[in-house]
Amino acid sequence: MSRTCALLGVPIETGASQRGCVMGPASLRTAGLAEDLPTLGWQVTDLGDLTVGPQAPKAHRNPALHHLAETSAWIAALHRAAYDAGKASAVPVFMGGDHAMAAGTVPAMARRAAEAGRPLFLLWLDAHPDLHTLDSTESGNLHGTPVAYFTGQPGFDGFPALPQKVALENVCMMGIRSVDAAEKSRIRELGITVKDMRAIDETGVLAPLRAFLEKVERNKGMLHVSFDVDFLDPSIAPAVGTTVPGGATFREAHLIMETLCDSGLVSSLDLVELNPFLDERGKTAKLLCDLTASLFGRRVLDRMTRSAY
Ligand code: B3U
Ligand code: MN
Ligand code: MN
Repeated sequence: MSRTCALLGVPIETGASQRGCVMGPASLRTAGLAEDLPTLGWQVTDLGDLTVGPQAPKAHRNPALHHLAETSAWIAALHRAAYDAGKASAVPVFMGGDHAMAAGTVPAMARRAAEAGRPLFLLWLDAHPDLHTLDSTESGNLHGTPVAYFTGQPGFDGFPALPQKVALENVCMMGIRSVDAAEKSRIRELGITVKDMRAIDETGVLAPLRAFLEKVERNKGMLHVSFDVDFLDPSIAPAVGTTVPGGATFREAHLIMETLCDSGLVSSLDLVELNPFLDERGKTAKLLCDLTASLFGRRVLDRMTRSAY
């Protein structure tokens, strides 16, 4: 069980602003995710793709909401499927799919941690805090809501009941650089740890990451990493619907993954918002596979033998 990894495809795109994330899992497979990890000593099982059938529309007082019924059905399905993937392997990897899927994967991992008598910690790597409620979102795109949902904020009637919440003090966000007004006041009210791009420019990525990992270690926590493609700079990762300039560099991103690997604390991973329709010759999908390989133990000296870049 110790070096086992289960891949679960989650082709949800109903939470995103534009279509294409449905192809995310296929693109990650084509880029070689399942082949890379065994070379690093991991036993990989591909669980295939989760499916959700058509849903009858659900009404809501916020008329801006898009695809509430379908997205809610994906979340409910993930509460079971992600939990099962966490039973089947030491480190499940959830291949998205848009970020609304974190409303399914994160509570499932929190439940898994609670059953092991451990708290779940969350590293949120994203340009956005995704802290809207169903009432505060103006775009109506539900990928902007998962963090408010799984930290137990009110305003989520219309989403499935939350199986297990994540404590606010266990959340660390890095890379944030696009925040709506309602999210800004929520960050302040709730006191969430947000290492925005200014903080990263001032200290580099390592100091805040190490401080967070020490906290996870001290509390004997499990650690879920939720990786949104738009955490990265659009120049290296164009395949995302919501590009925001000034993202993490290739070197910062690999350093984060290598440091996470060294910690030995990561117990699950989301790879989200990959939109292959917007990619350039598979560049973003390949980068995500390489970053995942760094998280699973590939070292710089191994990487130098490859000529992909
Ligand atoms: N906060 C904006 C933009 C956004 C959030 N997450 C993504 N984009 N990917 C919204 O629509 O809620
Ligand atoms: Mn996101
Ligand atoms: Mn984002």
